Amino acid sequence: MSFDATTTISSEFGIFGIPMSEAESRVILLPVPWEVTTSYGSGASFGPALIRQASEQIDLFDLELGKAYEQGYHMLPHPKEIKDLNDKMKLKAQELIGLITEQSQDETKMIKLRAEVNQASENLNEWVYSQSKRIIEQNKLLGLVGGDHSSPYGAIRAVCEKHPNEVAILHIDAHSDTRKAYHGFNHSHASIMYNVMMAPWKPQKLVQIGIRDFCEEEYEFIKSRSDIKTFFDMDVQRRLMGGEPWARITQDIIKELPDKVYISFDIDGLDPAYCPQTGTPVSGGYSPDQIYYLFNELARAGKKIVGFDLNEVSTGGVQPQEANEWNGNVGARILFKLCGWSVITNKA
Ligand SMILES: [Mn+2]
Repeated sequence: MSFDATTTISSEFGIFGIPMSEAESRVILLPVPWEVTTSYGSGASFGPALIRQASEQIDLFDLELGKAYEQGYHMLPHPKEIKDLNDKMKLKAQELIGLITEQSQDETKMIKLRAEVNQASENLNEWVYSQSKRIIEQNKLLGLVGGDHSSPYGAIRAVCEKHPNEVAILHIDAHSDTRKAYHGFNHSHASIMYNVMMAPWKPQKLVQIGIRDFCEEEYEFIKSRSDIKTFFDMDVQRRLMGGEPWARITQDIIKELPDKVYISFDIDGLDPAYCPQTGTPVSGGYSPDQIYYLFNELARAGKKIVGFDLNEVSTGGVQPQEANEWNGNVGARILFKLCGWSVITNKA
């Protein structure tokens, strides 16, 4: 099949090859091709297209998920208007980053560009919020597929408003994403968890794992908040090297969580061997198997996955058809597990 990132693939070739419509499906995946404020590697806006393409290779039969897929996973059509806005606004963001880097004195221009980018991010957040709300109100399970890590802000808001003060965000990421702003962008990928935890609808708790790249300001912010628990990767790796089993560490993570959990999964939380093209890779991190074990234990502990996102799966800047397919392959498998566990943990 020839492939165009903006093509709306018919339900006949739905995600994972599951031929079920939105109405028939339990899990609705919202694609958000957005990477306006990414500063380092680019290509995360192709994430949904890349994952969708790779998903066709996955066997639906899965030892731990059984036939959860029979309840239907449906990815909504690729939102071309969002991708177009992304492409337009990313140029403006790049221009601003360039001016900052060369220590430009053109304040007027920088203020204008920053305002335009911030406005576009707010519009995106509103769009994601209304789409997410629509999905949740139909009593369906929501999964957002980014995009960079700023994309799920509106989805997290919709889920938190639905379950006020009952949800914890389980945040898997190499980065803490608790910067106040980055390059003056209020809704940068590096600020998502700061913004979430400062919102009036904030979740009950933020539990972070994989974190191994953060600045001092972020560290101070984490420490200042009793509703944030961070399992720094250095501490976890030391425990593993000292001979502690991953099983015990996962229990410590689960103990921090209330019954309702929203999973925000930045693919760079994994070892970059599994996501070499992601925008800001950092050595260290987890294998997919460790994460699958954690998901399994979450379900066994009776936790309910009330929503999730998967973000920063990237082509590394090239078009999806030219991309290293390994990134989409791993991303699609992670997404399949997230869909399955969200169905299983929400069984009536
Ligand atoms: Mn992130």
